[in-house]
Formats: sequence, C-alpha cells, structure tokens
Amino acid sequence: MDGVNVLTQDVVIPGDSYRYQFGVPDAGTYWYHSHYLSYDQVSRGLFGAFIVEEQNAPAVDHDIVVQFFDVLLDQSGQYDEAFNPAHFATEGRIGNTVTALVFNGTGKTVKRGDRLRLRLINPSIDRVYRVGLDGLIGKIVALDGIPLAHPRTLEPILLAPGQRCDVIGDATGPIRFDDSFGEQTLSLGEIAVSGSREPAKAPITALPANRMPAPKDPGQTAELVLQGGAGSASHNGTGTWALNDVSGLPRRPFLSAAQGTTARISIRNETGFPHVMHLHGHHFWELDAAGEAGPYRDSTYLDTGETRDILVVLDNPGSWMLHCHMLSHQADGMATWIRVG
Ligand SMILES: [Cu+2]
Repeated sequence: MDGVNVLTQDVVIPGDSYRYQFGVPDAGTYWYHSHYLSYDQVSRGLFGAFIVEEQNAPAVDHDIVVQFFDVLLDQSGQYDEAFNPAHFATEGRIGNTVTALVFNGTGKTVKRGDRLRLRLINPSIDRVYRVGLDGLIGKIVALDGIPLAHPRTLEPILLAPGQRCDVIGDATGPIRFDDSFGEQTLSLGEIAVSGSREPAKAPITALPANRMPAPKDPGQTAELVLQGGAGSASHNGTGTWALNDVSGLPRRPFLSAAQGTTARISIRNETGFPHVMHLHGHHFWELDAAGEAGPYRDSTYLDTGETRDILVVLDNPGSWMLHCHMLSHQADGMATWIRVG
C-alpha cells in the first residue's frame, strides 16, 4: 500500500477511518505523509517517521530520527494561510523558519564518544537541504532506506524533499546540523552532548543488505521530460508543470508493463528549477553517465538541465504514481503514473 487518492484509494474524509495493512520486508528509514492536498497538509505537519528495524541491527548507543522541516510563518508567528500561486510555478513554498526535529528513541543523553545512528529525513514540501554535520566522525550507510553496499565518507549530504539518509558515527562534541544548499549557510539545530566515554573500537561496516531484485536487460525503455514552470510555454492539462507535455495525472499511464519487467527510464529536466522525482511502490537504481548502477533509491534529484537514467524492476503489481516530491510542483501538475501487471 502506497496510497494515492484518485489512483488507488479514496480520501479518508473527516470522521472516517481506513486500515492500511502491509508487510515490512525491507528494514530502513521510511516516512509517511498525507497524499491529499499534500502541499498543504504536509506543510501543516501531517507526516512522520516510519522505521523498520533490522533483524540484526548494528550496535549503536543511540538511534535518532532527525527530520529537517521548514514552515512559512506570518508576521504574528502563525502558519501563513496565504498560498501565493507564484510559488507553485517556481521553487515552491519555501518556509522562513527551518528546524531539525530530533527524536532520540533511547531517551538518554548523548555522551562524547557514543556511537550514534542518525536517520535523516526531509519531509519539507519543497526545500532542498545540503546537510553538513559537525561533531561526528562516521559514514553514510543508507540512502532512501536502502543500505549502501559500501558505506560512504561523511560529507555534506544533498537531501531533497522525501529523501532519507542514514549515518552511523561517533560523537566528538555537540552534533550540529547546517544547510549549505542556498547562498547562505543556515544553522538547522543540534544534539547536545554531556559527559564522555571511550569511543567504540569496532569499525563502521555496511548494514545488512535488504532483499534486492535482479535486473535483466531492459524490456522497456521510456523517456520522461520535465517541463514547465514560470516563464515557459503552456502544456496540455491543468497546471504549470508538465511531464511529456501533459500537466496533471493523465488518464493513461506513462508506462504499462508486465510484472517483473525491467525498465530503463531516462529523465530529463528541461525546466529552470531542480526537481526530485519519486516513484511509488518501488526503488530504482540511479545510473551514472556510463550506465553503471549507483544507489538504489526511491527519489532522484535532478538539477536544472540535468538528465538521469534510472533502472527499475517493476515487480510490484498495481498503479503507482511517479511525481516530483516538491509538493507544490506535484500540486501544479508534475505527476504521472505507471501500471504494473
Ligand atoms: Cu519539482
């Protein structure tokens, strides 16, 4: 279940209820949020972390969820009810108040020398972060919930809306988060440290691998062109943004394939703004320019003018939305869907 109203379920109206029921075979850092008027409802806080623990979790002293969230407040400090339509067609509704929402499941104070697992999540509707971490020596061990076969050096992490990143490391002082995506570096918040201990000696290794499908030669290829935005020509459909000349969810799927098909989709960003394309119900490999498979993710970031191919094994039957996870862009037309089986 990866519910989307119109496509797979009805909205849950006030006073009504709906039971989501699904297995959780893949350990990792996930999240959940409203998918109805999501630019509005998520911006008001209708989201949360969804953690699936490993059967053999790595030994850490603290397992901490950190959600980077921005909100637009008016002059009196209240949620700004005015939705400026110009923002839908540009970089989105960017908040003027940015914070790190920190939840430490152990409830204990972090000591210098403690080993931490940080689960970084970007539930912001439109804001992209480049997250720097101070006060921690460690490695990046997972992206979008999926373990990296080879943990990466810890350096500032690009975190677009919807994306996640797991970091394991040892505290050397207060853990300070900052964002260097924009022109000015912003302080996002910190995790306080009190006391100290000898750091763990064990090396930081890869998380236990999740089950992964085996890609075949692509049985289908497709091109997805990102178009529209302020100042561009208009497209078919209802909104400002478009995918392959159609703005808004089309009646026919962008791609229809038999279950188990491997598909290669080339995504080209022809707009003047960055986007982060998210596929429901699946993860996919980001391919590099040489066609080599990179990380296995569910959301891929494309800068202005950038092209990226992704490879996906369509092993999950159903109708699945493919959309920009900048939720103002999605609301203004940047959404399509695929059908599997
Ligand atoms: Cu977008």
